[in-house]
This record gives sequence, C-alpha cells and structure tokens, in this order.
Amino acid sequence: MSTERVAVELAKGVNGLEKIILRETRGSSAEVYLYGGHVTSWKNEHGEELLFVSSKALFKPPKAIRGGIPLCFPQFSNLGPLEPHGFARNKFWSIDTDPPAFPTNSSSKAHIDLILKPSEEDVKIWPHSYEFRLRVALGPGGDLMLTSRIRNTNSDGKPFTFTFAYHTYFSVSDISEVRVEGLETHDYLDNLQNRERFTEQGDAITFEGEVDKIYLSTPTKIAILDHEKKRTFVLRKDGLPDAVVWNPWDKKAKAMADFGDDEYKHMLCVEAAAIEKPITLKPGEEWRGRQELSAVPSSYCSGQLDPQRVLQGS
Ligand code: TA6
Repeated sequence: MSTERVAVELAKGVNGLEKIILRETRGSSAEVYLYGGHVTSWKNEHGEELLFVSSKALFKPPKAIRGGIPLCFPQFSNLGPLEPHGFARNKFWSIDTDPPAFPTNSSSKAHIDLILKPSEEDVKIWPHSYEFRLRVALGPGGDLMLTSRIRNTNSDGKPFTFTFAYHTYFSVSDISEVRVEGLETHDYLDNLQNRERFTEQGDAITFEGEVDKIYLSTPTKIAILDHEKKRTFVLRKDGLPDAVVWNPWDKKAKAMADFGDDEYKHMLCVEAAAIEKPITLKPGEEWRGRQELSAVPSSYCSGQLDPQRVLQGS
C-alpha cells in the first residue's frame, strides 16, 4: 500500500492535537483525536465528508469538540451530578497497544484501539476505577464501526452505574428535507418538556423546529434519509437500546459559541444510547456497546430509498 494509503497513521491535527487517520483500500477514511477519543471525520470513497463538525468547533481542552462523534460517559446530559455528558469527551485517551482479543475479526486493517483509564484526579470526581476501550474501524465497504468495552476494575468490590451515548453529528444537506425512519410509534422523553413521556406518531420524523428527544427501546436499526444528497445513513446498534434525536434549530444555535448560527440546517444528531436503564457493572464485569454507520446512495426511483426495505434488509 503506497504511503498515501497507509491504513493507520498518527498525525498532528488542529492546534497540534494528536489524531489517528484511518484509510480503507477503496478510498474511505476516518479521523480520531486522542483528545476525547473523538471521531471528527468519516469520508466515503469519493472523499465526501459524512459527519458534521462546526466551523466554530474549539479543539481546545477542556471544551469538547463540537461535532463528529463525542462520547457521553459515564453520564448522559445532566442525568447526574457530573458535568453535562460526563468527562470521557474531554479527556486525553491513549493508544491501546495490547487490547484484549476482539470479539469479531475484521478483514480491514483500518482500525485503532484507544483506552481511557482514570487518573488520581479523575477518581476524586468519579470514585471508580475502570478501563474504557474504544475500537474505531472502517469496514471494506467504508462502514464506520465504534465498539466500546467498559470494564469495572474497582479493587474495593464496589459496582458502578453509568449512562452512555455515541453523540453522532450527521452531515445533512438541508434539515427540512431529512426524514428519520425506524422510530415511529416508539415512546420518547421530550427534553423540551421536562422529559415528559410521549409516543411518536406513526410516520417518519421530519424537522421544522428544535428537537431534543430520547427514544426508548428502539429497533437496532435506524435510517436517516437525506433526499437532496440522495443518501441514506443506516445506524445499526448493539447493547444501546435507546436513541436520542437532536437539532438545536436557530435560537439554541445562536446561543452556542462553538456553533454557527445557520449550521443547524446542515446537521442532525442521532445518538445510539443507553439512558433509560442505566448500566451497572460489578468489579470484573464488562459492558459492550457498538454502533455501525453506513451511508448508502439512494433515490426513491431506485427503490433503495424505500426505508422499510432499508430497515427490513440485513
Ligand atoms: O443529545 C442532546 C443533548 O443532550 C441536547 O440536550 C444538547 O444539550 C446537546 O446534547 C449538546 O450538548 P453539549 O453539552 O455538547 O452542548
């Protein structure tokens, strides 16, 4: 493989922060920052960026990077005493040079293993010892897989409990033209109405204002249809029963310093998550949460865009 298509490369990113570039033989690529264990880029074989990162994103600790795939751990949002979305997204991770055997063998060389363990300072904030292993991999077809393995390594016999999300920012052409399929008829907690519980109407979700909902016990596959780009994102998840859908719309966009006023038109967060039923691990126990993202070119006439076919397909 010639130098420009090295499968795994350590490089300097914004503000000199270290990042890993993954390249797949057919042309797709991804970038992961050690800061936050944060995926900030996923491109298809044509070099088109599939994730949204704000033009105003700060690549400056302790602020989390606005966009890509922030990791929410050990607390989703303000569901607990810690800072919003926990601390994993604003910690420096390391490359895991000796990861335990991986459950599934991937033919692709384009993968990296990262690890986060608490420092003495961290334990003062969250009094637990853990190992958080993250594998980021690009599949032969350009699919992006993230697998988290969280182990309780407390030596004091104490269990710990956490909530979790892959806070994925998808890049879309025009939010008012996007539909989300797979969540219809499911219950959700509305973050804009004191997390009151409602049931989603029977049709695809479309967007004409701020949305901030936690869908509960959803199917393992969700489709995000971008008509203008003739593209369908398929999110497959395992060990992550819930899904958050978020778009800040105009007012919240203006209120966020690290987000452009009009950028809400070009992003949508659909987040594979474990929120409703927090996960408790006893010492020695390990939890696994996996998400796989694919981007399929689609158009109604090809029938590929028929979400039911996408959702019912393999
Ligand atoms: O996942 C949706 C959400 O919890 C929203 O309520 C909004 O706060 C968003 O995350 C972004 O959170 P952040 O802490 O990154 O500004």
